[in-house]
Amino acid sequence: MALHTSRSKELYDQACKYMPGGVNSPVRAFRSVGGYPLYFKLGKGSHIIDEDGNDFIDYCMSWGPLILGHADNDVVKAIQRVAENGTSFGAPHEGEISIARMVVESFPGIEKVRFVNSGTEATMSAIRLARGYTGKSKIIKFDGCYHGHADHLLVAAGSGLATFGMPDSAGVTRDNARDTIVVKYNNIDALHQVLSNNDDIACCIMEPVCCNYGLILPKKDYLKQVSELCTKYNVLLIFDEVITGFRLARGGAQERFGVQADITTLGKIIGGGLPVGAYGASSKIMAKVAPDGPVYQAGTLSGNPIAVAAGIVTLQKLVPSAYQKLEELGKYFEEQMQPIVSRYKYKLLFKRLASIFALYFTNEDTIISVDQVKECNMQQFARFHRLMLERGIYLSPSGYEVGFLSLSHSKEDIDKTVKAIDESLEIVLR
Ligand code: KE4
Repeated sequence: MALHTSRSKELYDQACKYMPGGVNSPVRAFRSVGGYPLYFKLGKGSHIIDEDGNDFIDYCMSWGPLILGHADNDVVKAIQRVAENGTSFGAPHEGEISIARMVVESFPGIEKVRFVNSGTEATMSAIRLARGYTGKSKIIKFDGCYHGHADHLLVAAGSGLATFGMPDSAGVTRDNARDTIVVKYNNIDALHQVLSNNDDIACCIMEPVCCNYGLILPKKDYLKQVSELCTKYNVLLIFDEVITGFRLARGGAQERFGVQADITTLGKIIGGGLPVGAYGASSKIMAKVAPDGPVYQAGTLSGNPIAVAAGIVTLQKLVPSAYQKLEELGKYFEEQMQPIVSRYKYKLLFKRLASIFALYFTNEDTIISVDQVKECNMQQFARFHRLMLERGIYLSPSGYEVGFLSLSHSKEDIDKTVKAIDESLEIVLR
């Protein structure tokens, strides 16, 4: 059942002449699953078709933005309609007010919001805002949580429960990293120890649900405890909801877990597949952002009409029944996976939260820490990924990434996917 991908190979060889690794973002290069990336020419609903004509059910979904599915008719029409009147004015336009209002109405902790062009810009700006608002310098991040590629966030976790950041990329200097402390996720004592021993901490930034190291859910009350400690030690809590915002619920993880952040970062879904990020907080905190306040942040195409139009249509379609449908589909997926998970207990774990899922090749019976994910067998994942491609299923090309359901996925898609998983595991784990 080999896959014919000669056209992708030709394109990849050409791409490597002009772009590092032939890609514009490293994880797309298939380095952790082997082989070369597939080149896609068409996406519609839950399907994507590559340049060799192979048709896949897609669960990468552009890494999260496409909660409606590929090329949603209404999103495409909105982009076309707006583009005919101009793609960017570099000046205010009415659409910005509409989408800003939608964000403010969805997140009680957000009274004002600033739009930027990526999740990285959102988290970078949120940290600068936290430092500007508190006058303090250090930041806490959590191992396994990814917040984009700003220098002070490309910082490695040490082996201890809490370590002062070591650069996690060439080009990030020790000075860039020295104000970043990395704390074990899901370990409240580790956070307490750092907060009680440092009085120069501006903020904690975290993914409320860790979605960049598999799918790691917060332990019961963990988020509440983090929030209480931040309040006690006068440290701002930043929830990076670039993935979870408008996905876990209309109000993201904050709505789902009932814990409110001081600053929230958003991205992906709010752009409907176009480049958008955002950060928001109370009016008091946001009053520090230029031009109202001294914290500078800017962007040529921030809030541009096209991305805003795609975001508005996407958020308009995310009504309560949409989340019900996503939950039903996710539950169905989990139910269909049950016999497989039981058969491969202590060899495979399947984790789902709302429309996000992850598969781990592990002998654990639950995953609550990054260290456990580090022990997962990524060679087996790579083999599994290839076998799934051969069966018409496109999973995110990395064992550390999660999968996404969309409103376009059907029960038939799930049935085909579970069959492919069953067949593939038969080979990988027999
Ligand atoms: P971008 O700068 O890639 O728009 O967003 C950075 C970011 C911030 N916060 C979270 C929680 C994120 O997950 C991300 C980006 N996510 C990755 C994959 N999980 C994007 C894929 C890629 O890097 O190509």
